[in-house]
Amino acid sequence: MVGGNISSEKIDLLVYGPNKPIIDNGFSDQFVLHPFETRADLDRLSPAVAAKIRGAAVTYSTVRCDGAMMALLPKLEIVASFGVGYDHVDANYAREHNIVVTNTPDVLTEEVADVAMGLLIATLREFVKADKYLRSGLWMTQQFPLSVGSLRDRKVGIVGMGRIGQAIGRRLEASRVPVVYHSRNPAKDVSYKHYPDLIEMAKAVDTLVVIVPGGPATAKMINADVMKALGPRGVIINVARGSVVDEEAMIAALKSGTILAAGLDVFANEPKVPDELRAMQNVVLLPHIGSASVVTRNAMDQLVVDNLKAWFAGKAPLTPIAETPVKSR
Ligand code: NAP
Ligand code: 8YV
Repeated sequence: MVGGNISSEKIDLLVYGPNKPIIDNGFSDQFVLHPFETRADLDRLSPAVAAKIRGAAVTYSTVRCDGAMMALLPKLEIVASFGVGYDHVDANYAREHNIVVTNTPDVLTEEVADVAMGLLIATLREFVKADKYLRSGLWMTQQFPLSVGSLRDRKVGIVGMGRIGQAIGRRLEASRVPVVYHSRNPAKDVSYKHYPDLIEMAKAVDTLVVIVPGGPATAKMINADVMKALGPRGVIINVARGSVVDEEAMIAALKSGTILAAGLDVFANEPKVPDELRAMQNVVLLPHIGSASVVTRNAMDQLVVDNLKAWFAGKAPLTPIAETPVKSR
């Protein structure tokens, strides 16, 4: 794949998704930005403008960058997507149409690992219930009950041992918790035991921390069989994508005691969360905040800008996805 021509002409960029000051203000006068927040807005894009657009910033995963969207832009060369996960971008369509896609890896790794670790401890030690207990005044009359769960007697299986999986592993190791992992291939330079078979790993541990990409290859991989193998002490922490866990099966497993508890940052149909989950006491639920601090989100926005700037300066983009690799330019 080769990149944008260096030119003194104006470069038209689509900015698709919610407004972001770092993206809106991040380009020189050489660029002309065309902001469209939603798909309904995009339907009002005039053919004359569409014909000029060479790059797109996709500013949040709530807008889908599918084939139909990219087909609106005949001169599209690059899509710079916000977020490390890009299951909302049709990477195959992009590759087939010579469009390079970039994402925002690394700058969010430690932040998301912090959230995974926090969510695991909050789930096991029931922080949310304890907070509600104190606020209700009950502590004045009785002690908060001992938590059934603890990090002290656990063995964790990390599902996905990439950048974030390894950062979670480091935190668990520092907390003296034994770690093993599942991924399709053994991870380079990782010494934890690798399980090519997810069910075998679930049988060997009592806690799963899920941090694989979304999309068809991982859809509902954490299914009823995995939950059964995990067993009645089982805890699932999902910071990956809601699609990775069979949500209905998990609700049934939490209800029946097939597993003990879950901590979830992501859901199958965000921002809708099933009422049954919201009513449960043995779950901690977060509104997809893995990377959601000002400092980390700013770094992600900046990387979107820097990828587009590099491309239109005739350089290789900083972080192309595996499906649309760019040889040095
Ligand atoms: P990464 O470095 O690409 O790591 C992905 C890991 O998943 C690799 O170990 C990979 O190993 C494994 N994997 C991929 N497909 C698999 C499959 N079908 N079965 C089993 N394992 C598979 O990605 P990352 O930077 O760690 O990010 C991981 C994901 O976390 C993102 O794609 C995103 O969906 C999610 N995320 C969520 C939040 C949040 O706010 N909650 C924030 C950031 C990221 P193999 O290829 O060897 O299988
Ligand atoms: C994003 C995420 O904030 O990077 C990812 O994959 O899940 C989050 O960091 C989210 O996708 C919104 O675009």
